[in-house]
Amino acid sequence: MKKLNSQNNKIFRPSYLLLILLFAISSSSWAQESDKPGDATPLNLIVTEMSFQLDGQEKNAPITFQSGTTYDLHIKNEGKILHEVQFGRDPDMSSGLAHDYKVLLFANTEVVTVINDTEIVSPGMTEVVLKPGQEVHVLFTLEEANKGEWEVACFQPGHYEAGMHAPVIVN
Ligand SMILES: [Cu+2]
Repeated sequence: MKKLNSQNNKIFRPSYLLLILLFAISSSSWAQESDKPGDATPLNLIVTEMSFQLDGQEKNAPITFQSGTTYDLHIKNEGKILHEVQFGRDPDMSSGLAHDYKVLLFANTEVVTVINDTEIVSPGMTEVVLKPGQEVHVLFTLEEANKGEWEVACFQPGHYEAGMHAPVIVN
């Protein structure tokens, strides 16, 4: 019995946290655009060796986001090895191999990550790491200040150099 209760708590706590956060940021563009995550624009992003591919596009083709629009980005690792998904610009090459972006696209953005129906609110998402077959939903709204040219990449050692990156444009 006790075990069941503690599982219930784990499931419900993140949702409750989300409600509190929505209330707290009710003046932000995210709350104005969309009352609930269900209103978000869905996009499917397939991650594999060594590419990112949006539904209906070529591998590593540019990905465009509209500022002010709330997206539900469904990311799935269809590859055979672990991959990372990081949005940013200016990869740090100081150690020889590319290692994380110096500037992160979501540095000042509230991001909701949904894994197996559990919502995790993470201000300034750095990256998601996906084992083979794993999938997540990432919900976010970018602002006018985010407009410009960005990139999405995997920083598992050698993957960036093997071509695992794609341009990202925020309009
Ligand atoms: Cu990778």
